[in-house]
Amino acid sequence: ADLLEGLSAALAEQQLVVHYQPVISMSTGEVTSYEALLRWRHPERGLVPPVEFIPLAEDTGLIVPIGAWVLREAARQAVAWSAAAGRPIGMAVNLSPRQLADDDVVATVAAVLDETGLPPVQLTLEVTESVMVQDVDRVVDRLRTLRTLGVRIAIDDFGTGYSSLSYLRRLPADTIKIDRSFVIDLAQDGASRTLVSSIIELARSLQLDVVAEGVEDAAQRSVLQSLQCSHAQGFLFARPQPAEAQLPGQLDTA
Ligand code: G
Ligand code: G
Ligand code: MN
Ligand code: NA
Repeated sequence: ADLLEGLSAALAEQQLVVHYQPVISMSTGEVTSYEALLRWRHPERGLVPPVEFIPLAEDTGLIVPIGAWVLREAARQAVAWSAAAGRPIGMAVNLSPRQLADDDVVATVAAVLDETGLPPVQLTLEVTESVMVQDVDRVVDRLRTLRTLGVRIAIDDFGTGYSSLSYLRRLPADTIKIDRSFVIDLAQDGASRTLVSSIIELARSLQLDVVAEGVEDAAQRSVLQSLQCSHAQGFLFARPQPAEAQLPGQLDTA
């Protein structure tokens, strides 16, 4: 209850911050985009992890105004970084089931694109398979409508849902993000390697982009490279950090 009270004031009190983690092209080593990850600097508790407050924000509906704020911040940042880098830098923003169900979500995304001037193709909305626990037809319809704005859709945490393959057939998507639980023992475990290889193949045959998440060491990176995974994200390249800590497009991944 205490945390909840704090959360409803957090946005106005400017305690929320967006951190950014780069996504790397495996072929060039360049930063192609960033994922926006919300953080809460609680005045007494310090940094509260998203796993503690996002479910709360989700249950109370506070995620809707908070999410709109994240979207605006992240879009603005992508515009600034693209200008600084002299090339388009993408931005991925997580959308929770509650945000996707909100009837204003399409208008919110459209308004943010309009206000910030971010080219829609540079914005990716990440949804997990858990959005499918809602009315599937409505979710599919909503994602299609969002896509008509020109934004992209990524399926986050891919492979952890109960029925990833059947959802994949129905969800309008542009990108698959391979959950980090499959990446962890990639270099040691043949079964993980086979799974990741299959997901990459699947993405290729469906003409989807693929991002491996949670890449923490060079051995994982080299396996992913040998499997021709196009993009990767993880502590090996960079941790999520505030915007000021980033050097756009200049991450040394060699
Ligand atoms: O950054 P971290 O690994 O602690 O994030 C934990 C979870 O919180 C992830 O599942 C991530 O998708 C979610 N998350 C982080 N930022 C946002 C956000 O801005 N909106 C929503 N809906 N979820 C977020
Ligand atoms: O669920 P989602 O993919 O949106 O969550 C991303 C989360 O993964 C963030 O909280 C981020 O801090 C975390 N993360 C990103 N890279 C790594 C990594 O290399 N290792 C681990 N353990 N977590 C990571
Ligand atoms: Mn994500
Ligand atoms: Na994920």
